[in-house]
Amino acid sequence: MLLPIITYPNKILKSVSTQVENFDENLHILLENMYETMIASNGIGLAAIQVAVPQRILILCIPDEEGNQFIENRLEIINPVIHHPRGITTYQEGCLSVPGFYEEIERFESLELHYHNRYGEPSVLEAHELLAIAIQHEMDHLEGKLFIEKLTYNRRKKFEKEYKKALKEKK
Ligand code: QAP
Ligand code: CO
Repeated sequence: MLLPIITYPNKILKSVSTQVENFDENLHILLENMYETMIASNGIGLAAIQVAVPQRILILCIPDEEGNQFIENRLEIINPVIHHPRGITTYQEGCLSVPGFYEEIERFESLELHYHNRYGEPSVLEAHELLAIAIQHEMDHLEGKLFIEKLTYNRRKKFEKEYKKALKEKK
């Protein structure tokens, strides 16, 4: 089932998400719907709050060099914690909740992630480059933060102007 994606400046996106306690059928249905919604919207990552669920859940599907996304590469990450962040990199980020806008954002280059899978089993993964960037982007959503909050004052002003103009043109 496709879920509606909440977009900026909806205040729901500012919610701080809470820990998942029940790794049950409802969680599995949500994960399936989030994946379907993300793929249908040409996304590589989605946090539950973007579909109005304030829980610490994110999904990722990093494309290969040709840009193909494979379901085998889908990651379902619940209650994540970053360990050992290291290095700095930048990437032109976008967000399904801020459609049509992309900006260079600084992130850690590598990290180790501790999380739970859909069955509540503890898991660890080592992430570099795009996967590490996507994890940090999605984990910011769990704290109610969007990538545009990392822009400098002047770039943020430019964004607000462009975004408002684009919103008006869509109406
Ligand atoms: C987060 O972002 C991310 O504006 C996931 O019109 C971004 O999937 C992780 C998208 C950069 C790592 C690097 C954005 C689709 C998708 C748009 C997305 C749009 C259509 C964004
Ligand atoms: Co996002």
